[in-house]
Amino acid sequence: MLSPSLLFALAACAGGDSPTTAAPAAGAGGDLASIMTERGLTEADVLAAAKTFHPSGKLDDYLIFASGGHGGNIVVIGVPSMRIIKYISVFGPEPWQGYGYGGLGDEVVYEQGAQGGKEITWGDVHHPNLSETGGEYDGRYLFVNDKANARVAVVDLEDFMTKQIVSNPLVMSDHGGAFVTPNTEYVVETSQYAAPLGGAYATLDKYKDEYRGAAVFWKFDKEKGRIDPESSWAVELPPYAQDLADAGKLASDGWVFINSWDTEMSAGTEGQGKPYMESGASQNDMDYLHIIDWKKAETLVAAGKTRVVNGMKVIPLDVAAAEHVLTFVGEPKSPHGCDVTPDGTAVVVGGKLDTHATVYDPAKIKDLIAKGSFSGKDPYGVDILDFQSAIHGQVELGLGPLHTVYDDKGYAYTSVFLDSTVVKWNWKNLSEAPQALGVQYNIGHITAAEGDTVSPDGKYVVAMNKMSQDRYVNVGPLLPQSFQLVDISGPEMKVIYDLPIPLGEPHYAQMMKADKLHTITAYTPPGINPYTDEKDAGAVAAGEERIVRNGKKVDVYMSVIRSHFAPDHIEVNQGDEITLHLTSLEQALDQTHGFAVDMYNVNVSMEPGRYEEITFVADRAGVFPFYCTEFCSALHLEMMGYLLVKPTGA
Ligand code: CUK
Ligand code: CUA
Repeated sequence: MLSPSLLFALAACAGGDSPTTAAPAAGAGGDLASIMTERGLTEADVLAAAKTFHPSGKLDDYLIFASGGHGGNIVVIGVPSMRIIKYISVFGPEPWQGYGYGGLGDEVVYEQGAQGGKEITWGDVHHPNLSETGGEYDGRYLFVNDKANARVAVVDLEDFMTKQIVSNPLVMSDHGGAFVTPNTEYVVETSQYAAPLGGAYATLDKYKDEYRGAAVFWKFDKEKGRIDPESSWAVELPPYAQDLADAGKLASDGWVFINSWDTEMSAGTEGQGKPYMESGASQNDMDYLHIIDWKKAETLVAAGKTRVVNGMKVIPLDVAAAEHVLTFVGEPKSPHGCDVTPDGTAVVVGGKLDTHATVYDPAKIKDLIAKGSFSGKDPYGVDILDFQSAIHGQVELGLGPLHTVYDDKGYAYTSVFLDSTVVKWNWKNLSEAPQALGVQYNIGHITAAEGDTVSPDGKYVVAMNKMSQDRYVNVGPLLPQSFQLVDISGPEMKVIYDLPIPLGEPHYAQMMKADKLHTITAYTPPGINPYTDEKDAGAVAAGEERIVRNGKKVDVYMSVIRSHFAPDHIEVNQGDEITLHLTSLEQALDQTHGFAVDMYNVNVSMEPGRYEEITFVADRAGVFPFYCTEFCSALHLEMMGYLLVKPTGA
């Protein structure tokens, strides 16, 4: 094996800039120098490869949990190898995970996920957030929002499965979410496009009077691992197109900060020849950073100072304003990102139409509110703080600064969309010159190792790029999005890996130390229902398998183990309702089976020890093989059985 020093010596002697250097043809084997020559690799390329390459069997240090955008799912990626390890299906059916094809997950994806009585089978995932304890990722849960349908999902990181979807009863679309308070007391979801609360109707000329936003504080029960909608509440907001948001921590714990970009209250042309929203919402020099005192809001909820809208307790806008649960401070034109620093002493806001990042000082904000020192009121009676008195300062970063993450050395890393750069800057000492790194291209979000915790790790950031025009082989007009891993450990930032993301537009991601996970390898004892975490009453042990007929209802209690289903023969009459109760008796790592019934759109995944339940009406007569869909053993093809549906009248 080559020692690292020898490898780099070889790399150096290959001469990065002279691919024409005479060298023997590398062929299939070849030494490093000749391979570098043949492939035109520089020493920097070889170094990047050495920093990211994982020999077979070597595990990654970090995991990225990335939004899968309109794929409605989560992409789990190892760092630094940038290998995709898993997709977690959240808002849409997914065949391999058997999610939404007849099994227990149907209740989550179709029933819990319904909005206003409508079944919705996709989502636009924007911001995954990991659960926190004391401001640190605790490796237990993951929350994501669906911008398109105003929903929040809970993923359990013991088995990487979506366990709950809550549907926002107030707003039609969200954006500032799902982000958590430092002990995951709440999962916060804030609105984007204003609409009458609770799904009511009002024409656009009533925009100012009847359209509203809301910040929903979903109460999370850490023991149960579920959001408790009954204990959740909201704060009514003006129709200002709230954008990204973040929770305070340490010095600013108890506060939530939310951007907005339509204080003009433009609703587009309204069919009245008014300007399109892109122009209508870009008139004011300042929009409003919303400051919510959620601990005070809790006391108002407890005191009953709420009204109920579509089943949810809402602190009315006038009450929120009068009690300073809601306060505003100006923010430069059409801001986008809103990111609290690790120590909670600053909030960085990026301006899409401004070249600066603005650094707010929560201590000054708190002081101004406590002193009752305001510079004005908005049309809804919300007090506004003086901009200059509330900030630590501003830094010029380039065209279109969006989102900001942090390292362990006091630096901030901001994505700058129009310039296509990652800009590193000192958020305390604003006079230190920023440093820019070009990325390919048009970076949206950026994520950092342990970046949203009270103690980021440094080492890596990932640029989440919207465009990838010349980075990959052209695969037609719909190009993949592109992640670039950036090494931030040295004095200069360097791109060391490109990863195409071909299944949706990722927005945000979080990166967590992999050793924080406590994943299971099997459901133990066999027969655990993953949605209750308990052994299901329908589970069977070996020898207990049976078919129970009760009139037109047939219950099949079936076991699943290498390499057969028991029973493997089910005979019913056309029109019977069948419930299959499946128990995997496996406990060994990676011994997953599948179960599919041909022609009946039934398909579930049977991980070791898992219980599944499928109910369907046998309305089509005929002979339907059922079989295992995972190549589980040498006799996998033999792992099958027959469902015989006897025609009516036969
Ligand atoms: S985001 Cu949702 S529009 Cu910048 Cu968090 Cu991409
Ligand atoms: Cu079990 Cu294939």
